[in-house]
Amino acid sequence: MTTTPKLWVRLPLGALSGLLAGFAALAVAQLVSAAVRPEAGPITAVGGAAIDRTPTPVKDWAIRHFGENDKAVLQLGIVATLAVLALVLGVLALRFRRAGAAGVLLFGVIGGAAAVTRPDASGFADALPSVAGAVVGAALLYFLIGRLTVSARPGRADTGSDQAAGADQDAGPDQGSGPDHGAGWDRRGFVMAAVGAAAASVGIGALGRHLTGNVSQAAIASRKAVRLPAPASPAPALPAGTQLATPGISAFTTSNKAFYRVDTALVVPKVNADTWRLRIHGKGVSRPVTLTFDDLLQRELIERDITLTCVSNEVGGPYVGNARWLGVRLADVLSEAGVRPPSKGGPADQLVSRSVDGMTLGTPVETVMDGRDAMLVVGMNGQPLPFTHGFPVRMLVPGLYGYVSACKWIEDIELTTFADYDAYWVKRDWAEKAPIKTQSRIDTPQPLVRLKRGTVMVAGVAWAQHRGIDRVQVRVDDGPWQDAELAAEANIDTWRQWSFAWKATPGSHTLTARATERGGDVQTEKRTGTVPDGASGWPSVVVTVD
Ligand SMILES: Nc1nc2c(c(=O)[nH]1)N[C@H]1C(S)=C(S)[C@@H](COP(=O)(O)O)O[C@H]1N2
Ligand SMILES: [Mo]
Repeated sequence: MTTTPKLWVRLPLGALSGLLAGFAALAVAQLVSAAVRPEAGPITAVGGAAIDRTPTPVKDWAIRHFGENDKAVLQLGIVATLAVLALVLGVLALRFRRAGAAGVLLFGVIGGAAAVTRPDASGFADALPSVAGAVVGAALLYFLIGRLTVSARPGRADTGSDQAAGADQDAGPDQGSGPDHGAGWDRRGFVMAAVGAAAASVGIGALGRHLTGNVSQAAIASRKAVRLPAPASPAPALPAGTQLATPGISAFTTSNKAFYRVDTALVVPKVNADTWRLRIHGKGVSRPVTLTFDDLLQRELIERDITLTCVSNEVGGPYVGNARWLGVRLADVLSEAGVRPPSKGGPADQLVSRSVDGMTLGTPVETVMDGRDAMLVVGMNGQPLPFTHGFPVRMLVPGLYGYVSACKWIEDIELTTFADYDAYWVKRDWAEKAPIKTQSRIDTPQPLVRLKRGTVMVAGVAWAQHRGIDRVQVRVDDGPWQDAELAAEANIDTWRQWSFAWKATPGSHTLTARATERGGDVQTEKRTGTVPDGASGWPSVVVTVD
């Protein structure tokens, strides 16, 4: 007969076995992923697959609510889910030992499948981390549960001592049933195996982290070694008065640290500039070319102030930033490869850029080649690109939302047509073409603050990239629109600051702003959400004046 510890001991020990097995599986997966590809680890792979399959409204909501923590939240969610599943499998294994172990293997298969089907997967090897982890986890669970259900020696009946509450504690049934193991379970074996497995997992996981860290070290060293050449065409000095002195207004130039980050990368790609290549090929490319990072640095570099905006930016939102970018004119590189825009008879109307992590972005060839400063960017505010912003090279096209232009960690440019290919976000309900909508933002006062009566400076930024801002107006409650004072314009591709001296009177007031782009089109009042081609509507804040 088989006897086991009492239920209230068994259940937690089963659950603990499940947790230990899950932990061991992840540790082994981490170690193996260091040898295969850091991004092939189960959490990164499953997280990436989850991001790709998340319905657009949910993803948009996550970006808006968790902001740049959206990925940390997702990873935490995956770990928490795995922990719960591990607990359940551990308890299940008490009753069905093989099924429990098979359950762990099944998760390995799911993780492996997620890894192999990632767009940046390098082949079936990407399944190895998950599968190897699951095999170890399953074996450990099988073994641990075995310690909880040891057959009693023949002829020895259950002493019944575990009917006494608490009898399972230190001096439990083992005591009365023999020195090595008893009419129950192999307590010593279980404790030793559990402690040993936990310790080994910590060690293996730490080693794995260390080794995956080494993979990034080479990329980090390659970034440190970059010396950005001086631009052949420097950015014109900012005109005096581009930056207003009003406290609370956004800095005209957003620092690299403060610059918003939006992407689907669970692990920031660490690309080694020394081995990086950019391939340009496709329809109408008569001279396909592969460029190295040094090839780009040796070309004529241009430097420009350009404001980038995310299509997921709500009215008044934070996903807009302005930087001084250094790079190569993309149109020149394309021309050399033989590319002609559709208006000059070129067969391709879409440029698809692809990143090392498999993201695809589709940009109109006509826009890239119409004379604006579309760039292959190598520098941001005087520094090599930060890893989070696309090191070593990203694309940037003034006037277009990021998702249709600003490919980070770019490695491939393919000329094709909009009819033939839908890029990543286009497959997920976002518009095929997305010029940035004219927008304004009130930076100060902040919503719902209390102010003192008298003169209050209302100030913010407005943008209509590649068209320019000609006017910003402010309205108090339902009063008339009044012109704000515009700061100097740096160029039509950047945002422009504005301020308005308001004679604040006691009470609750709504301040609303609207911008007018060059040519006279006024920012629309019509409120739309971010999907499919960017939010519209006037920004407003409600304040109380004492
Ligand atoms: N490889 C890659 N490039 C990408 C993205 C991405 O998810 N992956 N997101 C795009 C989007 S939606 C925007 S708004 C910009 C944001 O650039 P930033 O993070 O440097 O501000 O990058 C674009 N380039
Ligand atoms: Mo975006």
